[in-house]
Amino acid sequence: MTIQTSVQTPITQAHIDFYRENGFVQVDDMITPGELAELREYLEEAMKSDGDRAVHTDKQGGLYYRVLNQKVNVWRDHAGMGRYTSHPRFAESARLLAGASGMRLFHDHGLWKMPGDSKATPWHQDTPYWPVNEKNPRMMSLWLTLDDVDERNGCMAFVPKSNRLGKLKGIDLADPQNIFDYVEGGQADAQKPVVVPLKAGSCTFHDGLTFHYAHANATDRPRRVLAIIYMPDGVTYNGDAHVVTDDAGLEKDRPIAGPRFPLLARED
Ligand SMILES: O=C(O)CCC(=O)C(=O)O
Repeated sequence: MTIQTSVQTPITQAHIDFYRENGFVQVDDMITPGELAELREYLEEAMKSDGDRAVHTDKQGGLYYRVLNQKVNVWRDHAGMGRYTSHPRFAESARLLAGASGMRLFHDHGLWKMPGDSKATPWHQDTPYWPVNEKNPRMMSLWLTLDDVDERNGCMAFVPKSNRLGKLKGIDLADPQNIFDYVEGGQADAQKPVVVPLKAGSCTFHDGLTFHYAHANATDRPRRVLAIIYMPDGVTYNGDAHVVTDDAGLEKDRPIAGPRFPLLARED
């Protein structure tokens, strides 16, 4: 049975228990077939658009581009993407899983793995890249796939409970270090990674501290994903440079808030 709040979500108590135990969870059919068709159209447009607010992190031919063709904050250039990125169903799902009283948007990104010369996304945590003071901010990502994914075209894998190892070092995704070298006593090796194939329109949520990986895309078509990063209301800015917080008028050591970081879900 799904959890009853004023916003309808597919989240059950089993999802919440699994997420809190393991640091990630799979949620099937997050969007309807009609929404999937619309979202594919919008994200295709947003990835190709010349809008000047979203940030394309690398050009075709670049080392990073082989790992990810990534565009950050597509919601700021495309009204349709704005509607999906701020969707109450997604944000309320994230809030329920995290057990937060309110959930803000940190950013969205189109994450495409291009065919041809594709590289895996190496094992990493997300939290070390984010300019926040909290060591365990309980920030999280929704990773919503617009294509069926498995090991041939870039599905994700997670190390269960690895979020309990705390914040380690940021990995260079284009020239990666081995994150397992940073784990004292090799605890993470004891837990086998779980590979998560998904149907288009389904998603995973993962905690920013959970080790995750995505396979290379060995097919001849892009793997298209919309990822949305949420933060519990009250997470504070540490003043470090970051493409999403630079020029956003934030004050060091104060909660991240304001129009670029809208509150998308709150407890009834
Ligand atoms: O899509 C990928 O290849 C990796 C995604 C990822 O690392 C993330 O969403 O945090």
